[in-house]
Amino acid sequence: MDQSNALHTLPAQPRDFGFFIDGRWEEAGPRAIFERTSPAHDRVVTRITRCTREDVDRAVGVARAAFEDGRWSRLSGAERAAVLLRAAAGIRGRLHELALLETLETGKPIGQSLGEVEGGAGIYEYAAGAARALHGDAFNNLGDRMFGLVTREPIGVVGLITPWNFPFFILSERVPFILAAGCTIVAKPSEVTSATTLLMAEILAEAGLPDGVFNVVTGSGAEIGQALTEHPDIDMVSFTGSTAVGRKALLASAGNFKKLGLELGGKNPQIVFADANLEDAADGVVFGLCFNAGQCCVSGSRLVVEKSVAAQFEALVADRIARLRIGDPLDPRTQMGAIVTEAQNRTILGYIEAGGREGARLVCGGGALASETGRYIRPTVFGDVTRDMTIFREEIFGPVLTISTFETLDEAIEIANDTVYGLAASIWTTNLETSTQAFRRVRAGRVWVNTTIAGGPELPIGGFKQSGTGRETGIYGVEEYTQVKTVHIALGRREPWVA
Ligand code: TXE
Repeated sequence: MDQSNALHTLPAQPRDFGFFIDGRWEEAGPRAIFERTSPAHDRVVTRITRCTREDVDRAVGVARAAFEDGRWSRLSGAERAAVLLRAAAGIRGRLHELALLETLETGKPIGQSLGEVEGGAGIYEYAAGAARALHGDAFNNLGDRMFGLVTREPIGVVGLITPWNFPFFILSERVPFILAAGCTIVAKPSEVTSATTLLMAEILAEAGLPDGVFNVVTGSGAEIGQALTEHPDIDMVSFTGSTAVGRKALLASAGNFKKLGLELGGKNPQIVFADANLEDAADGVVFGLCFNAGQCCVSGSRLVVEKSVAAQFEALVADRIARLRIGDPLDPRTQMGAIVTEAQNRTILGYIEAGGREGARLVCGGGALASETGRYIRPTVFGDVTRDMTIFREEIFGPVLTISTFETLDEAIEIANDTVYGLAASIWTTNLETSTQAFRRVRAGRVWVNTTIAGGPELPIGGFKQSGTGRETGIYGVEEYTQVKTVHIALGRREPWVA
């Protein structure tokens, strides 16, 4: 048995968290407390403070002061990089503590949490390099009398609102880039998964991040999230979550025309051509469906498969689903864990019912998986899905796959693009011409060829259409949190305007 298993057990007592402002923990004091119950064990595992609007104002004020006095924004890239590298080491040093909290609050398998926390550390290491690589442009082609410069400056105070599906990983896809750019942050995690964001504040402080540069306020989206998107002293909000709330954030940001980065929902196609390696493709499709129990913005929830192999492929997918290990996320062998909240569980079950009601053919799954504690859903596949069905059109955010068939590449692309979303797409084929045609024509910000949900921080992520605006990670992910300044430098004596 892996020795670390001993570190991954259900704690006897819930862990209490205050919130984090100006480099220090703040106690909940008289504020209300939100008790988070483990989705897999029905046991309270963390107790999180419900901050007030006054706490938000204080956090924003502190972040503003920290930005303006240059304690971080005016450091060199090398100095920022040193802090980010120490933060990466700090994450690795607390790997098991972070992973356990992540699993207890989200219900995701412990093996997956460990991978996400380690992956997060790697993103800080990448972003440390990006802090030093960030640069502007020079224009030496303006003639003898003019020289031009384009510089990049940190945008200012960033409000960071994150969801519950990948609390630590999504945070890690943003925080080191925002810091690399020289900005300060007020973060608000999802109320049901706040613990690892709070621990990250401590890790950053211990890594030498100056006080006030990274602050965390906790509480509900309607109150604390809304206060951040409306706040007149925040220069940019990075929001990851549902398209509906993204729209609210857009409206709220109009008050001071703050810049908004949005990463929203998806209804991502898995396009499988008959010439694909069907075994590999079936494995990839099942992974894309069941990873994080389908609660994944880039989940491959629509299978678009060539008609000549559709029956064979459907059987391959169902066979693999039957062999999945679903259950207690603290068991290191588990591949698919619990559903995050009762509300999300009801939503997914409601979509499964709608699939049956609207006439789709149930291939496998079809409802809840019985368990002594917690809530689990059997991965569910529907065949004979038409494009007007709710399950084809709406983001389900659970392990539910629709199957559509096509006969030509044109038809495959038309089905794939028949959605208001454009976050991700996967293409499975061994033909270079087919894959190139398909990835050029599919309308999505992120395309995988012969794989799915893969990649590292070098490549940017973000959506087309109603899946969002802006890009995170890669050098684009640092530039996103900067603004461009143009400098015109005149050389020589001025040509008089006034005679
Ligand atoms: O998301 P919300 P929820 C989708 C998915 C899921 C649905 C609902 O379909 O079923 O959204 O999940 C904060 N102003 N996705 O309700 O509400 C909230 O506190 C500012 C897709 O959890 O969008 C949390 O921190 N902020 C998605 C964050 O927004 C507000 C990931 C996201 O919560 C706010 C998660 C407001 N008025 C859910 N209201 C993806 N594609 O990655 C809430 N929040």
